[in-house]
Amino acid sequence: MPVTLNSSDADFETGFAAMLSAKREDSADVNDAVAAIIADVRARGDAVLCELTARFDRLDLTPDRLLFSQAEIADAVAQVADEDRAALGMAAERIRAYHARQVPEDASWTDPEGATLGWRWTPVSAAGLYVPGGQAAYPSSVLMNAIPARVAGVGRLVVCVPTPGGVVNPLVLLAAQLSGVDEVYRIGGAQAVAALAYGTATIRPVDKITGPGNAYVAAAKRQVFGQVGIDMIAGPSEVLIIAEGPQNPDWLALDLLAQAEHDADAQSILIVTDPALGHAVAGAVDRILPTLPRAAIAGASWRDYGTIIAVRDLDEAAALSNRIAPEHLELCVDDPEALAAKCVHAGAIFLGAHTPEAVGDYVSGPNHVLPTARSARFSSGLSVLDFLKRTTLARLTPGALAAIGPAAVRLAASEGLQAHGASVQARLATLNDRGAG
Ligand code: HSO
Ligand code: ZN
Repeated sequence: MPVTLNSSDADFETGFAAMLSAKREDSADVNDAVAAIIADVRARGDAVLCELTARFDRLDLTPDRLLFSQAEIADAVAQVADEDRAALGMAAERIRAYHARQVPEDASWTDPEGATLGWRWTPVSAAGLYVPGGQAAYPSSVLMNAIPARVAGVGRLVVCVPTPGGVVNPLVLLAAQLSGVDEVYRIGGAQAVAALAYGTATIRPVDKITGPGNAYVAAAKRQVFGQVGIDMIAGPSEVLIIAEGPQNPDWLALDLLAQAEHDADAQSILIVTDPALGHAVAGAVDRILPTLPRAAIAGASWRDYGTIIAVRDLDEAAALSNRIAPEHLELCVDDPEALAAKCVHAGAIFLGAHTPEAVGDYVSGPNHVLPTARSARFSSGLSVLDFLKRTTLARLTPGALAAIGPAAVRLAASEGLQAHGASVQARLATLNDRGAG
């Protein structure tokens, strides 16, 4: 049974706080094992990749077989049904068009003292995208990671995807092809992350690693951070739906279940202004759940973490939403724009009853790699900016140096940094000489 709460109840705050602080993921401590794998890859390179792929993926490789050949990719991609190809192509185009608008402008201006200042954006040279194997290999996630990198202008784009038993997912390879990925390697786990970060004889290192993965991949990303950049460590998925009646209870039930079927640790929350709508949706969930192929996963998520909250009004709903800071926020209300303006901590907002979250997973255009576990309070979903760096620029005229340099000399003295002050003073002195001469 999901938790049901009513904001008018005396003990509401206790129940709500318990829901907020519930730890949904008990991440196994795999740090030592991962550290050993990374050290081994650094020491012995490709040989370790082949050994671990044989052990974990039951696939015998030689270093020359780590990389998918163009012919292998073409063969796999040829198996994709035309309808799937068209759908993935449409998704890719829409994601590309959305992310193209994120490309930021460089800036340059000259201030009244004569200093010309600004900044310039440049892409990372190479990025590596981790794609989980088996059931969790989502072609849509390949698009969501690779396309922003390509739009940012990343020079070299690499994918690592494990292929347990040698089984490849043709849609993953098609997604990589549509996104303009340059190299695809059939390796996974911490060893793939290590290879991307440090390089081997076969795999040149990258500068940034993104993409979801299991506990080993997450730990490896944490451990190589600093050697390379990483995106974020994603937790289990979550959705919050705020609804005011009348609504179709089946639609809302399906939206809750769409999140729940990702993972037994996923969380689906419904906030309603009308308790009767909450009851109707709960009934619809119970009716639809057994019909799902992933009923066991969705059922566990709904049972352990599903929550229905009745509130007095939408202002109260917005305040609770801001405390939850959901990854996905669906607003099935009469004036979703007005409510969205009040919901300031959310990874992605879906406005109106005809914008199910699932459309955002695939084709609406915004990224589906989003901050989980309340991190939407301080972070954002994956974007073009994650593959860019900003370099600041400053050029001073002699006049500008004369105007602002003395303050630098003063501050250098106050910090006890003699050479700092002298480097500015030496220039000021020649200016004074010239001025005096
Ligand atoms: N809802 C997931 C993304 C996804 N859904 C991929 C289906 N495929 C996290 O935003
Ligand atoms: Zn999803």
